[in-house]
Amino acid sequence: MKNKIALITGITGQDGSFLAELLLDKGYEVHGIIRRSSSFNTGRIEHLYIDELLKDMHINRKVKLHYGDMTDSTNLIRLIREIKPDEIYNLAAMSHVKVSFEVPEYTADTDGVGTLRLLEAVRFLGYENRTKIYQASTSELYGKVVEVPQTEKTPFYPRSPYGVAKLYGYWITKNYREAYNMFAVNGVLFNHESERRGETFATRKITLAAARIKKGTQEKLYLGNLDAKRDWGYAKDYVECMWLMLQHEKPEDFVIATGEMHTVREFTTLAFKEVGIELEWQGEGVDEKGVDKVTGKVLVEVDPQYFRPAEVEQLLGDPTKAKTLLGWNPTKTSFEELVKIMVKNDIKLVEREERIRREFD
Ligand code: NDP
Ligand code: GDR
Repeated sequence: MKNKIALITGITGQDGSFLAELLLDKGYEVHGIIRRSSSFNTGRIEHLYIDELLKDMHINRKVKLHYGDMTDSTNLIRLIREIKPDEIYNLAAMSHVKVSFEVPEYTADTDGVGTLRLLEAVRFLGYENRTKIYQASTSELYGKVVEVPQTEKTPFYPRSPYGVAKLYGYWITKNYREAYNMFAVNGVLFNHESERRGETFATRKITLAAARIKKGTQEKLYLGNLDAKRDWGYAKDYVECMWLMLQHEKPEDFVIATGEMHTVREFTTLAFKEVGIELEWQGEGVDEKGVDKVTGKVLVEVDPQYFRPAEVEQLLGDPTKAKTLLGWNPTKTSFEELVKIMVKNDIKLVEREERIRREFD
């Protein structure tokens, strides 16, 4: 039987890199769209296309990379015509909620209209019946929460240009499914993190800081809203669900979450505990501080520059549908294990940084 062909937009991102590994493991021919950038942006997937690294890691297929952009429809049409994918995973996005307030129009173009360009490319080529499409939708659609926990039926109320752009992506995916009978589905994924998470997202910023503070290369961690609550899972477990959704007999939308919620403060406490520092929280609001119980040193402070013009206070997903229909296990990696994985990775990273610094000193 012919190997299946997958096209991943956003392959250089956190999820794209894990998904590419999963699909290669399953025997897929994997193609990815990368953007031209002035310096390398392929750090997360180097091991999937450089021959020596492939050999070292016993991987016997490599990904095929193509230049492209979600803002360029002719490029998308040409690539899809050349690749003829069985499955497209649309993960490309300007994915930072706070940054979307700074670049709202670009966010709408990439995350909203970009999704339309992709769906329309498939339709234009007459591939409606050959190509299945996964759309990376998000818990940010729920925004100002009207119901806890959130399910596939909970109404949306996005709170950022990112959330609003993704709302368009969600509905245009559903619309193309209903209008043209396409296998196009939304995975409404709640926050998922990993050792490959971008360094400006809350969790990775915290685990890196904990490691650097422990090793003495950073003094303090500055955070925004410590009371924000999120349903945090492990990215590697979540990409499996993306694949399962495209193997399901019917095109349907799914909520993917753990069903457990923690505050940013809790995540911080646990990350510091992992490096052997016990934090005590003192003060309130912008004056709240995380203090080292042993030395009395202030290690965490609130900096209002990290507050958002409109905040999503709490998100908690109900993964019952994915559990029942896809047989997916939402708690394969627990919250505690997730923090451990990230901190362990960042300790190693900081040690490597230190070695390099010493060599050049
Ligand atoms: P990342 O920010 O790590 O990756 C985003 C990817 O999109 C990168 O490969 C980036 O390329 C690419 N990209 C950005 N803009 C464009 C563009 N104009 N054209 C082509 N590619 C572009 O995100 P994640 O991996 O965390 O998330 C994957 C998807 O899932 C995103 O759509 C995100 O919005 C969504 N999502 C993520 C969740 C999470 O918790 N991680 C939860 C719910 C949804 P480059 O490397 O060049 O910047
Ligand atoms: P989020 O993730 O906005 O949920 O979007 P992020 O990690 O950026 O923020 C989570 C919560 O932490 C609070 N916070 C801070 N956030 C950042 N980035 N930096 C800080 O210093 C900080 N301090 C507190 C935030 O206010 C927020 O409440 C992520 C992205 O991956 C989206 O693409 C995805 O759709 C959603 O998750 C689900």
